[in-house]
Amino acid sequence: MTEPIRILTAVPICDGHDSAILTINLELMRHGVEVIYLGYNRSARDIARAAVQEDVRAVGISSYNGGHIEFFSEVLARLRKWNSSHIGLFGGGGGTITESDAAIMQRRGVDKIFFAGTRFAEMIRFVKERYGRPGVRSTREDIASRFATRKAGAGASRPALVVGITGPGGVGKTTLIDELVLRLLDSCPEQRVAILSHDPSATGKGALLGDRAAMIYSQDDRVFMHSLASRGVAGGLSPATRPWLRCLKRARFDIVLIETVGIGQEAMPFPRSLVDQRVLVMSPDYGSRLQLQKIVMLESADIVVVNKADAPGARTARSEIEHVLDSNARGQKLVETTAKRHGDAGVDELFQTLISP
Ligand code: B12
Repeated sequence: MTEPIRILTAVPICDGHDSAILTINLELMRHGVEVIYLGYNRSARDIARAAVQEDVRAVGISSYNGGHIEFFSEVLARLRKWNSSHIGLFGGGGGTITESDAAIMQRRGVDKIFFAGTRFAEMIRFVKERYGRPGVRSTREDIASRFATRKAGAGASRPALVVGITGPGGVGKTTLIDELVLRLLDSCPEQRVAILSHDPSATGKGALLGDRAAMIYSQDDRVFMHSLASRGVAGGLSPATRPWLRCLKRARFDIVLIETVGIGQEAMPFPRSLVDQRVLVMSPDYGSRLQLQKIVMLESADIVVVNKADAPGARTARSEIEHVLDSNARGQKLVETTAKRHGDAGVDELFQTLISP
């Protein structure tokens, strides 16, 4: 089967006009494109790094607050620096980008600028025609190794610690991962972390891979993040998860965090052969105790995190989950976190538990 076109989209730094790009993301997705959305207020450096890590065919930028000639040029320069001039660049921005600006931008290497009033069908046609066929193919090894480089002699050669993180959609897995990454960057200055993040998609269909938009600290040269669409595979992972994991281990990342698609009452998506630690993230609003008994993953997780510990019902949730874990008698750990709170003691505890089990 042909690989879907992968496109990274973003809004530049100091710009919060995301309404147009959010609609364009959905249109691209509906037409079979895998869209990795980086969010708004993003620097040229973050955009280029993400484009390389995500192995996209092109970057689409929506720019309204001016400075677009310099900004688009900077993205192109940063792509060149990462040896990735094969990644295309296109965009738009209502009436802010004039025709003469667009002409300068195109002379500098931007593929196309779309003006106010352009129909979505025209943009989709352009994307399919221009980026439909794979150009230069980088191997997974080639991409990952660029971000795993360490100084000679630095760091240990012990195998990567692989942590699988799963749980229902909306419980705050991505925010939790971002906070764990912050702690790793702060406390282990030589270490590098990789994140494999999954979102759902049907076979042969497009996908909106949006976890990067919620990441703040993970936009760092010591962090490698790759978004994967499930492409019809049930259970929260993707056909490409294992090959990517093998490659990240070979590239000697210190920690690999694997975030699943948001899941419900299915069995644990992580076989023992895949990860060292299995973390189930829940929020206090799982429903009744009866619902809790149906969560099979409570049996197989090594660590259960109750996130949103500041939400109503958190104390009840803690004691109900504690009860289940006690009766499992497997020595499973329960940690309460409020990942959205900066410097949360629960996330500190989770981080320590993971790095020194
Ligand atoms: C909606 C809007 C807002 C909303 C934004 C909501 C949101 N979350 O996006 C709100 C009210 C919050 C807002 C705030 C501000 N805004 Co405003 N805003 C607009 C407005 C009216 C429409 C932009 C829009 O979304 N259009 C809808 C899209 C779908 O259509 P389009 O723009 O024509 O885009 C087409 C193509 O360009 C293409 N396209 C666009 N992007 C991309 C990307 C890709 C990849 C592709 C393929 C195609 C593509 O798709 C469209 C299809 O036809 C414009 C004026 C205008 N008419 O452009 C001002 C405008 C952009 N805003 C402006 C300003 C000044 C501001 C504020 C600074 C105001 C203030 N003082 O607070 C703030 C800044 C906010 C911030 N954090 O950045 C100025 C910018 C001036 C400049 N660059 O010099 C404008 C031009 C208004 C003006 N004339 O003064 N704004």
